[in-house]
Amino acid sequence: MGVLYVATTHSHLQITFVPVRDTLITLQTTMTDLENSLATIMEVFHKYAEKEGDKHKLKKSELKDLINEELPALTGQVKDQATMDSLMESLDTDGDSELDFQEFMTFITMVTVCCHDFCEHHEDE
Ligand SMILES: [Ca+2]
Ligand SMILES: [Ca+2]
Repeated sequence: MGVLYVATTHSHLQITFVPVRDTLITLQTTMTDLENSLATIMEVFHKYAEKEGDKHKLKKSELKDLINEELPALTGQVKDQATMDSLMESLDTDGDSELDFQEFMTFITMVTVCCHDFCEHHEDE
């Protein structure tokens, strides 16, 4: 089993035969920056979520570690317990005191939008 690739470069017609296993490797290495970024977000979430308790959810201490270790330049170190409490409270929409991936993505969206607005504001000056 394999896949035939047909590509036209300038006036040459190029046909390459690639076995399926290599095709999968090619797909992984040709992911776009955006695709890689999304994969990284998922990896980071699971890396911290599986540390304690429910492996698919972030408890407050896991979220704190994630913020302090993975977002130090953007959010600064969160040492204040009250800040963590109110952050967790505002993100935890189903009230189980943990963040599932969807709730975590709300946080990532907030941070990304803040950074984007900040950068845009600075570009205008
Ligand atoms: Ca967990
Ligand atoms: Ca929750």
